[in-house]
Amino acid sequence: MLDVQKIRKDFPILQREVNGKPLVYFDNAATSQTPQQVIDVIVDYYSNYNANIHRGVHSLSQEATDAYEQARLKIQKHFNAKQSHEIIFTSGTTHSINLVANGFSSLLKKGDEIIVSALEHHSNIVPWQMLCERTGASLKVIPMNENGELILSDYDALLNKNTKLVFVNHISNALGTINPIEYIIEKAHAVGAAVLVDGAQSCPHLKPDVQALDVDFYVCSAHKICGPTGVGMLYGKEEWLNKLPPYQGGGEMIAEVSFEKTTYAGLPHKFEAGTPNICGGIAFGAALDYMNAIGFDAIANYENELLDYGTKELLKIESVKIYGTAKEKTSVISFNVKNIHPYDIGTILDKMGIAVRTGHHCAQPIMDFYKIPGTVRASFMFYNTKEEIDTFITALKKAIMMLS
Ligand code: 7TS
Repeated sequence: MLDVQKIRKDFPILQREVNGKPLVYFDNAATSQTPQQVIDVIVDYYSNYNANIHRGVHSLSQEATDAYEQARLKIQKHFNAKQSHEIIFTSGTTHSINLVANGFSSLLKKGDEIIVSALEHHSNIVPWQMLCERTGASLKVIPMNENGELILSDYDALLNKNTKLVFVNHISNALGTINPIEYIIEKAHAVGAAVLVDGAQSCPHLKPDVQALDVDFYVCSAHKICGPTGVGMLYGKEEWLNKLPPYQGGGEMIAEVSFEKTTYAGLPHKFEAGTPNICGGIAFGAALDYMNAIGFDAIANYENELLDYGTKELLKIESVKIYGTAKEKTSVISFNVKNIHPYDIGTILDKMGIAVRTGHHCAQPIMDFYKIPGTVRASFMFYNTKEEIDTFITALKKAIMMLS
């Protein structure tokens, strides 16, 4: 059981008003809020031991290096990676995906095939299209059904000996569908393809075990998990990370440099050129500590209650249509109101202190599938409440009256 009222006190932003009304923050799939415990870690870093890492003999640099590497160990433990050097710090999910896509440029050739799903965020579509342009490989798509679930028999039919990579998100940001990644990974491995799972939307709600999944790459952003923006991670199996060439050249990623020849550092530094987001990495670790102290089972149970309650209450409004009704889904509700543009609903909700996202959610192919310009998306985290859902439903009814 979660003590939600106690948890809410950890989040200063949840105490503020917007447009004269208490903030109801339902845009968690875009970014989550930050608890005081993580804010304190950020303040402590800049107040007490701000220094560059991996290079100074002085005490501050060593303290910062220790804290940064400690954070890497926390991330390793959280995701159950076998080795800490399989965790690469990046600026976020988008950076992690581009790092892998860039690395595969030298491993693919014309005739090779890449599979993505119809449920992807643009950051899991565009880098692979760019990779196909560079290599001559072709992109295949696992289609979805009306409920927003992937059609697995079509996936099976797409797989063949030319399939080299499969990319799928663990949870869809636009619909909340939890994809059957265990099945997807097993089938891809059976034809010798590598799998990258985009965990941007799953990491706030569940705790992936990368070894149990046997996934080749897993990526996420700290800002979706109560951490800061501008930092994230790439998990890669050691054997894969060793096969990929470095993404960027610069300081810290080298073993020896001369004008004749440069040799690269080993993992993880080969992929971490330049001064990283040191404070962000440390705060990422603190965010995982915070969420683990609450517990992911308790988080998932409570968020499922919010999802069920929100869905039930929304469906009482006759003109509402929910998109994404998969059996397995997380606390994301995408919907439209008959004859009203999502943007208009979002604007009026904001006037009443309620933050939702409207638009295509960087998943235009999903909107094209449903033949709609976009949706209103309410996404819940463990610090939201049923009372907030009630406020949201009342405000939505008002908005519908005003716009009809
Ligand atoms: N993949 C998925 C599934 C996402 O939901 C997002 C961000 C990204 C990748 C990109 O993450 P970033 O941290 O690199 O930007 N999704 C959203 C969203 O749904 N609303 O705003 C950002």
